[in-house]
Amino acid sequence: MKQLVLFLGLLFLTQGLCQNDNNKKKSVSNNQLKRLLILLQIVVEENENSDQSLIPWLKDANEKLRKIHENEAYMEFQYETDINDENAQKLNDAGVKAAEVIKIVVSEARRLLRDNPDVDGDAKRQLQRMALDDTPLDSNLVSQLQKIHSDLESIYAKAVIKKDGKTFRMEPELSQIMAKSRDLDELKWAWQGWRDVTGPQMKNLYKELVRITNTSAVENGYTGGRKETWLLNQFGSTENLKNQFQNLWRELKPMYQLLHAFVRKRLKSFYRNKYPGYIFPDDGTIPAHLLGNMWAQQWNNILDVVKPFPNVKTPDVDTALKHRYPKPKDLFQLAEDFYTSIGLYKMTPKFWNGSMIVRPDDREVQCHASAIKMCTEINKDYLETIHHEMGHIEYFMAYRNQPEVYRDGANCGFHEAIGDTIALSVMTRKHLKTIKLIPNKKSFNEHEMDMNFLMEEALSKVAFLPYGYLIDKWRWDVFSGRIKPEDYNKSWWNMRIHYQGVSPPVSRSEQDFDPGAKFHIPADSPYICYFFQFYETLCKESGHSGPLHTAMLELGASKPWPDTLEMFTGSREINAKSIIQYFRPLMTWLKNQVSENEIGWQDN
Ligand SMILES: *[C@@H]1O[C@H](CO)[C@@H](O)[C@H](O)[C@H]1NC(C)=O
Ligand SMILES: *[C@@H]1O[C@H](CO)[C@@H](O)[C@H](O)[C@H]1NC(C)=O
Ligand SMILES: CC(=O)N[C@H]1CO[C@H](CO)[C@@H](O)[C@@H]1O
Ligand SMILES: [Zn+2]
Repeated sequence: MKQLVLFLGLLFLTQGLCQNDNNKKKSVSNNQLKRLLILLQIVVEENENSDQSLIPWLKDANEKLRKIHENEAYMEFQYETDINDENAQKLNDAGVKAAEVIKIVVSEARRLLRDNPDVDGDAKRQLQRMALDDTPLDSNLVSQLQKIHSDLESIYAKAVIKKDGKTFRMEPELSQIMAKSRDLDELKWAWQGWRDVTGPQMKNLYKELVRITNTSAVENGYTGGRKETWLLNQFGSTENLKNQFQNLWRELKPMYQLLHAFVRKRLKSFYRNKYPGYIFPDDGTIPAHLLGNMWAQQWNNILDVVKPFPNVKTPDVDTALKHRYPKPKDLFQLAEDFYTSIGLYKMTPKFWNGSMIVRPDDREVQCHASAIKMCTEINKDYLETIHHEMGHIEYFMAYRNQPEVYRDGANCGFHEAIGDTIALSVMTRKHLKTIKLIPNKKSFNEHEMDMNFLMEEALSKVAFLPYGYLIDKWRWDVFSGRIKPEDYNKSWWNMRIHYQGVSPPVSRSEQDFDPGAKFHIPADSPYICYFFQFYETLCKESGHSGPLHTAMLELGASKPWPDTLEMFTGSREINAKSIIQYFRPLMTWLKNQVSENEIGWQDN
């Protein structure tokens, strides 16, 4: 199968056919050839060194794991799309049952590794992945942990603010207020209100979660505790990661600071005009409620305030979407069309029938978007989200023939970056013209429009970088015990100020637990994955085309991630080059808008 894909890849590459680029012929670049060679090596290597004697056992273990994962995923979907006690109980039971099976596979895998010190290659990689586990050894603790997980999730999912007999949920009411309101009181009310109804109720549960998971990681033989298993799960090793991320952030920081300085300048003058007495923080930070998003994680909603060329009209994509694609399903269709156009997979009938794509009104659901459930609204943000989430499904489908232990991204960042890479190609002005969401004519001010467009991208991608970094940085320190529960809030805001340069609009105390206001903390789900941004626009100079892309996805987690990364980007280390390159024209423009002494903030 792999050989076939490879052959097709070669065929397409030598023809230089790039379906996404008006079928324009291109010659094969050195880069493409290099990547193809790496791919060849990977495939050949795989067939050589598998230990035959272990194959039957591995096959059986993979099948067991597949079955329980499938059942657990199904129960989770049932719970998240119909949150009630009965479904919580079922999910809990499934978790306990899964833990029993996993425990057996894990201890067998550990025994096999001990008894066969010479095993290497693929069999070893499979065994090591199977042996990786930090489930508590005591089944009472397993169940207690399950309960903590579902309680945390349910606090987040059910949280609402009430005012004047009206109910405000995160989606869509509060997120719309944060996006659209320019009223200081209203913004502050929503910002504080959301934190009041989430964090404080979670704090003790979270403390327990950290304690139990850390202890059980140690019990399982990981001396580094939960931090070690957490990182092993996402990256397959803990080596050198901290430095890699630190270096990456160092490279990206100047770009972020420039954007921050410009945005602060515009916001300051905007709100001073509107509220003459309003005082902006004098430490150089931006109040976290003014950035168009509940977590100040992406700032694209304040484009109206910070647009480089305010007089150049931004095409109204939201209205065009509502007009041309009136049903949520239409947006999913649009995304599917794009994926199939670059040689990837169609969604299955089960996807179309079984997914939750709008919020049902007869039950509580988890609206936080995932691949097969979201509470879709017709707008550009959701169009991007849909491409992102469908990227996960494409990846799932691509590695479906791998053994169960490999059915995962090369590392968690790959999973997040696939859909984003696609979305980046979709959200270009050129493509938006093709799908008739913006008028298909050349305007006299292309440069200004490009700059505005790039700003919008920067507000969602560049602004996101420090946030994507700090959430897990905070958790690594919490797991390792460097941050104590009594300092949860203090350390959180230290990082928010240090990395993002944003500050709380009202004073916080240790009664608050502001990390809990963000889904991934109560959901206990990794975040650094979103920090990866490859910025390799499909079919541009980076030169990957459909089939090669597919081949990469098919590998799943079967190879160490630097191998797969090299195939995708030509480099073995995550680096910031392509994103910096992508935003260079905007950064050049921004440099002329702010002076040196306007850049940065205290504690930075
Ligand atoms: C669609 O889903 C419903 C329930 O989720 C199921 O009863 C039905 O058989 C499904 N239909 C198809 C065609 O898969
Ligand atoms: C987790 O376990 C490690 C290893 O024993 C320990 O150093 C660390 O302090 C623990 N973390 C917490 C939060 O207790
Ligand atoms: C930014 C902020 O409000 N931080 C507060 C967090 O809580 C500590 C107490 O632990 C306060 O001293 C900080 O002011
Ligand atoms: Zn995702």
